[in-house]
Amino acid sequence: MLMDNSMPASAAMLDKPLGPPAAARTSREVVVSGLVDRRHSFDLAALMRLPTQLTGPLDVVCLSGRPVRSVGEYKGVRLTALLDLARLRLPHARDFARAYVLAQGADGYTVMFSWHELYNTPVGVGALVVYERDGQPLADDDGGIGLLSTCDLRVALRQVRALTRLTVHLAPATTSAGLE
Ligand SMILES: Nc1nc2c(c(=O)[nH]1)N[C@H]1C(S)=C(S)[C@@H](COP(=O)(O)O)O[C@H]1N2
Ligand SMILES: [Mo]
Repeated sequence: MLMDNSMPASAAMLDKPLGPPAAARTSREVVVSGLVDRRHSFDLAALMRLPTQLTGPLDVVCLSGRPVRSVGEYKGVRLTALLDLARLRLPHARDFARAYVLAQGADGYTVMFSWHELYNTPVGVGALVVYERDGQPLADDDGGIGLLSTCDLRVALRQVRALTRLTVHLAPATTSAGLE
């Protein structure tokens, strides 16, 4: 496989649970905040009202190559559908180029998506907030609500179990005069 010989040392660490066991945590709603017009909260019912996306068969594999699980399909909604409803509020139109979203689980596990990745690459089409796996609601000990990035080469890493927060940020622009 592509990355087997070039695996960063940190990849092995990702196979060990960090902090409190994630399985003990669950999410019942996802709050979208940061650079948005209005802080928005999506519970299961609100997610179910958005257009449904199905993943199709998926092998969830960690960066080390460790298989986590093979799934027939997940059901959920596009991450961008939530962002569109909350409406990004950026100082200038060109600031989209340095905007990014942090997605956080109940245990603090955090992953990042750039605005460009979400709105200008296939990754955005495959970035889903999920609530059902193989026809069953995600159980409490499976996180309740989760996040998946189905276009990633190794899907397990940006799978956030018990997704609770999406926050929109702006990376600083560096100029010759320093940070803007
Ligand atoms: N909330 C949360 N999600 C997480 C992690 C975590 O520690 N906390 N670990 C990631 C890693 S490195 C892997 S391999 C998978 C493991 O999937 P599982 O917890 O569903 O078995 O979850 C990912 N998502
Ligand atoms: Mo992992």
